[in-house]
Amino acid sequence: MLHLIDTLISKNSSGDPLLAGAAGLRVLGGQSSCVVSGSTSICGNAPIDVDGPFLLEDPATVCGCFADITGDGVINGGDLGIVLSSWGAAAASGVGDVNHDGVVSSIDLALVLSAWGPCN
Ligand SMILES: [Ca+2]
Repeated sequence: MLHLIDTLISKNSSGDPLLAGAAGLRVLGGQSSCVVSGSTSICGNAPIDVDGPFLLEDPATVCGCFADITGDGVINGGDLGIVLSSWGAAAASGVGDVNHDGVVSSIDLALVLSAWGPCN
């Protein structure tokens, strides 16, 4: 298990010549295989910060359009359907767990609804 505590991961890029993939953190295991905590910040990496499942403990910060579960650039009914069909303890893949707390709950539902529309 990887446990990132009080770590700054920023200003990295991946892909050559075209930006591609996650330049901050790439998790290949299940959601419990990576825990991000403390004052850790993973933001400002290009083209995206993180790929793969992870658990996020307050007050750590990870940037990304996590409500876009389908990865099509838009938060819409497809993402809503995944949250509703994944309700309860999150699967190892973390699918539907928008806030990365290990549970697919009303918090994730609220995050999808409040971010409805194009990813920013
Ligand atoms: Ca959640």
